[in-house]
Amino acid sequence: MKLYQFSWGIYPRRVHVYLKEKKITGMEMIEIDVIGQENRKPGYLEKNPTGGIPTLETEDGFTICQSSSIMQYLEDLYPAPDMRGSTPEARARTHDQLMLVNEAYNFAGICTFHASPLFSKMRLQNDEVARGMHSEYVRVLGSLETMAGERPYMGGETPSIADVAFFASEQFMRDLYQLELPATCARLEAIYHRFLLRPSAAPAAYPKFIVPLAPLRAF
Ligand SMILES: N[C@@H](CCC(=O)N[C@@H](CS)C(=O)NCC(=O)O)C(=O)O
Repeated sequence: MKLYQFSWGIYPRRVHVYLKEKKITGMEMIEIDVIGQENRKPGYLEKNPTGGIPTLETEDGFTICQSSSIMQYLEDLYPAPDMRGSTPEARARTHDQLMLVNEAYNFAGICTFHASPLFSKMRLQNDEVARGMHSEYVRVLGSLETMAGERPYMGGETPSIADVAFFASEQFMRDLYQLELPATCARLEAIYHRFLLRPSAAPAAYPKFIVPLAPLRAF
């Protein structure tokens, strides 16, 4: 199988962390030049019409175009250790959490477009939109915080694919944009710090030119 990815991106990173957690090796890594917008050119768009990275391509040339679906597909192929849940109810709960993680960090991503100097020359930035997106991000995280329960991870004693998605997204927002979790999300904060101790959590190296420009300005 081939994974079209780049090393430091928020979404490909979910899959990198997941592969380490599962100890899956032998995947061919194909680096996509996201800065040069290779993912918006016909060759890549034929594989993934969304232009988003990552894409997983199976031996038969079938492509899977969303990081969440890639982890779910790999769970079917590599069931141990189980990172999705052993009953229909547990799997549904994991899916609920995964979708909430996606929702929360979509809002956070739009907030960064409007409040990070990194995007100031590429996009029209609007503080009101940044504030609105930030408050939606906080609202969805509040639901996730409730749903996270009292166990060490959202998935229970060990991380689930929802924990992986949460951790990779949170690490990216925190390290690059200096966007921290709201104080109301103590359980999520604890899950983040617990995950940080895992060998899969070693941070990605961000391109040097991005690091000083990324932190959010006041909005
Ligand atoms: N929902 C998609 C999002 C993929 C996505 O937006 N990836 C980012 C990189 S981390 C990307 O491709 N950005 C560049 C672009 O959209 O042109 C997923 O979960 O895989």
